[in-house]
Amino acid sequence: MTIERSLVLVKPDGFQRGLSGEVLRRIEAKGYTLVALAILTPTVEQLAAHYAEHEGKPFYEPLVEFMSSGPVTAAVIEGQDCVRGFRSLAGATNPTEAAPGTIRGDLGRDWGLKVQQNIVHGSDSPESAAREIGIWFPGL
Ligand code: RTP
Ligand code: MG
Repeated sequence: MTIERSLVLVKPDGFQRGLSGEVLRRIEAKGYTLVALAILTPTVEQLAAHYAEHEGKPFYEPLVEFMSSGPVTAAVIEGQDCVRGFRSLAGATNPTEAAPGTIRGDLGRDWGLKVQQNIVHGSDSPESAAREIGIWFPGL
């Protein structure tokens, strides 16, 4: 059994639509624990660190612009295999393709923009989670 932590963001589209509570409800209903919670508007510097792997890709600039456009809800969650588990709750990156029952499948759609406005972010590995938690919750 592996107890992990993951970094979750309710992105500006989800925050603006009032979906932070719904996302946190699903996380808690799954049995994961909330370890840290914050509301903040990301800085370009934080986003450059967070999305370093995507620098140079066509969606990078629109992604940073979108993510810095307003408040997000940032959370550290904890639980058995919660990195994979939360990505399973979130669903596929493109909300149109995300399965019903997932956050993106139930609540998102393709808005036809330059970047997928897909409600949530979840770390893609325990190593990414540790790196990302350091960006959003330094000292945790
Ligand atoms: P996330 O990092 O947000 O949990 O999502 P992910 O792993 O499913 O997606 P990733 O490939 O890491 O991409 C990061 C975010 O960039 C936006 N994106 N838009 N072609 C597009 O329109 C496109 N591709 C990626 C999404 O917001 C995605 O979540
Ligand atoms: Mg990712």
